[in-house]
Amino acid sequence: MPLFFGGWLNWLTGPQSTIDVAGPVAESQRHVFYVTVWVTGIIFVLVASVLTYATLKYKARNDSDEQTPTPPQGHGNPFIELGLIAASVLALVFIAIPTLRAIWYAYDVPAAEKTNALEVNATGYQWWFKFEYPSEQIDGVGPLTTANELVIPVGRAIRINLRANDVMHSFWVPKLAGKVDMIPNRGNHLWLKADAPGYFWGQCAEYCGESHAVMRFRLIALAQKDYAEWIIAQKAPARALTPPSDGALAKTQPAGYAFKNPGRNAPGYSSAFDTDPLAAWLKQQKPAANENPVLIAQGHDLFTAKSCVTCHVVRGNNMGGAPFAPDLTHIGSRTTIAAGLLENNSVNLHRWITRPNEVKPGNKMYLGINGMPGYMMMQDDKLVPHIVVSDEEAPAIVAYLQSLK
Ligand code: HEC
Ligand SMILES: [Cu+2]
Repeated sequence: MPLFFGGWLNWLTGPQSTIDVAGPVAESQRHVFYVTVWVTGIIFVLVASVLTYATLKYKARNDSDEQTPTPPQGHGNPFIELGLIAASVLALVFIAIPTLRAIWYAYDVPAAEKTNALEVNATGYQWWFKFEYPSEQIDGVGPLTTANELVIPVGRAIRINLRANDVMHSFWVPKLAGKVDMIPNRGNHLWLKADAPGYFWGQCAEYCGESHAVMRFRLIALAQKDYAEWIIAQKAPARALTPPSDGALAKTQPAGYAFKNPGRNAPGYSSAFDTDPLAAWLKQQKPAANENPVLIAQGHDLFTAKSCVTCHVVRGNNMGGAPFAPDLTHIGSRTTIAAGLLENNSVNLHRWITRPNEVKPGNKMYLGINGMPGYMMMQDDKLVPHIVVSDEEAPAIVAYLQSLK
């Protein structure tokens, strides 16, 4: 359908390109962009040529030209006036037809694809995204729930119901579909489809407070078989490794990595991750070969002791949890943390759970949510520390989180 430019502009790539598209909805929107660029481009060339011609032809060349009488004026000529009005209307109609067609197309899944469509609920929170799969119910729990990485099967229409929990957000995966607002107490929706397996960047596109710019997410489109495997793995409760004997637990365990705070402006991604994120994602689904069950068990205990469970659900492994924080049941299988801000690796997990506010200013894990204290809490109108995770404690929690595949 890119009638007008063929593939000429496809060099405008990058993870959030709206030109290098990967699905039919974004493609129809790109088409509208091209039509508009052509129409306005032609108008620009026409007006600029007439202006240039008039400027060159009528400019004063020497002093005596200043005395030349004004040439005849076309102002008020009915043919020119009507002609310009007709041309403008025509240009607008020319743009309006594909625009309206694209708006209707993007509004909902086409009738022919409805029966095969997958429905997903997406909810915006300050500053992360929750995803629910109503068709994937877990006994005694409810729909399968994940956060910040939306996994879909390729070739199927996905209808996404958009909600917001606190303030307005906006759901946008530039390569797959245009943005639609997520509004509290109002149901919006959009649909999209991925043509081929891929790893896509998403972004909140409506200013929603302090960490709006880093409220991102990922969309992973998988071949049918990989998707089916992912669903089975995600519906399972959290992995529980064989608990080691008490004696082993008492011993201090090596972390398996050295932590040195890279600082608040350190990049969140390694170049290896950037070159082939889909391969990185697939690799991330499997437990690491060098898992340390003793360290993991220590981490599990610390996770409970530090009251992480007041906000986070780890299904089957820790109880509790509020719906206002990302579900961590399978956090180890995700490629990013803190809503797509950081690559999910040991150092970044360590940074996040020891210094969340350094990484993402004002986040609710640090400040607390709806009266539940976070790393800080209110006391006599002052914020005082509540949860402290030291650099010595962090490696065990990191190992535990990474084991949650
Ligand atoms: C006050 C509630 C609260 C407490 C307590 C809390 N968290 Fe969080 N946590 C959050 C929220 C909210 C986010 C999402 C933050 C964001 O991205 O803006 C989050 C994000 C995370 C993430 C990243 C999840 C993702 O999908 O990106 C991890 C990992 C995490 N928390 C671990 C912990 C650990 C470990 C503890 C205990 C030491 C803890 N949290 C305590 C609320 C909480
Ligand atoms: Cu937002």
